[in-house]
Amino acid sequence: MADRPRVWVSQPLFDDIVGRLHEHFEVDATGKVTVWSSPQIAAKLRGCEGAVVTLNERVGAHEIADATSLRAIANVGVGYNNLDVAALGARRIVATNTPDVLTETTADMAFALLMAASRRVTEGERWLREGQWTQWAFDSLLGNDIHGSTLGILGMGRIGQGVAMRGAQGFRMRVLYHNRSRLPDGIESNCRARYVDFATLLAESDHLVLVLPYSPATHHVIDAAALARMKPTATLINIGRGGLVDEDALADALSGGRLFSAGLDVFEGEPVVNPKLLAVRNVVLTPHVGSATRATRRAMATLAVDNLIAALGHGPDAGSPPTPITAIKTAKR
Ligand code: 8YV
Repeated sequence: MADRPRVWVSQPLFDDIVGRLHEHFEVDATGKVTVWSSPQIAAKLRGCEGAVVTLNERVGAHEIADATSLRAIANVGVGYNNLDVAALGARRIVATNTPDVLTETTADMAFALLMAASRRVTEGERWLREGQWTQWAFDSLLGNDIHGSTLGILGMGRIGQGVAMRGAQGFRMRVLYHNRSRLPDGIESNCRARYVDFATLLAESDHLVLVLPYSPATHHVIDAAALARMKPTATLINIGRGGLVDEDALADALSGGRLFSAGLDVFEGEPVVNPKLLAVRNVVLTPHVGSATRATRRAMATLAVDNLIAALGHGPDAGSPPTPITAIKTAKR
C-alpha cells in the first residue's frame, strides 16, 4: 500500500519484534549493524513518520531539519543523551525511551564489574592464560572484600536503587548515595541507603557506582579532583555513560596507585577506548553490555516498537505511548 506511513529502524533488533511494525507501516529496517553518519541519518529520516533508534544514532536539529513528516522517535535504551529532546519538542515530535525493563539486568552488570574489579577476576584470568601461574602464592592477586564494605551510588534512579538493594541485602554492605534530590524515606529504607553529600560519598565509598544520566551538567563529574578525594583502596564502577568520567585522570589514578581498580562498561569515545585505559592493568573493560541479556534486549525492543506504534496513533495505546520522554502529545494523522 503506497500511502502507508514509512518508519526507519536504525539497527537490527529482533526480526519477529520489528515484524510487528509491518502491520501498520512501510518499514525501512537495517539488516546489519551500521554506523550512520549525521547526513545519512538525516536522509533516512526524510520522508519517515517515525523511527526506532539506538544510542549510536544522534538525532538533533540537524538530522530532523528536512524530516517534515517525522512525528515520533522511539529510542531503544533508557539513557537518551543521543536525542536532542528540546529540538524534537520544538517540532512536537514525540520521543520515547525504554525504562524499567532493563533495570534489574543493568544492576546485575554493576555487580559483575564490581566483583570482577575488586577481586581481580579478569586480571587473574589474563595472568593464568599468559602462563604466569607457575606456583600458588599466598600473597598473589590480593583484592578487596565486597561483603561488609561501603557501597556508594551516584545517581539513585531505578537502576541505582537496584544496585543498592543488591549491595545491602546480598552483601550486607553499608549503602550511601548522592542524587540531585533526596529520595522519600520509604524508598531510602527499602534500599537501606543513606543520603550523603557528594564529598562524603567520594570519601567514604569502598565501591563507587556511577548510574546517573549524562548531560553537560554531569560531564566529567568524576575528574582528577574527585578521584583525589576517593580512598586509594576504592573501586570505581561506571555503567552510566563514558562522559561522566575524565578517563585520562582515571587512568593516571589507577596506574599511579591512587585508586585500587575500576570497572567500566561505557566510554567517552566508544567504541574507541582511550588507549591510556587499555594500557592499565587494574581496570575491567566491557563493551557497553549493561542491558545485554536476550530477555532484556527483547523486552527493550518490544517496548520501543510498542512506543512507536502508539505514538503514531495505532494499536491499543494509540496516541499514548507507554514510556514517553517528552510530554508532547501525538499529532493525529
Ligand atoms: C542500551 C543503555 O543497550 O539503556 C541504556 O541507556 O545504555 C543500554 O542499556 C543502549 O541504550 C541501546 O541503545
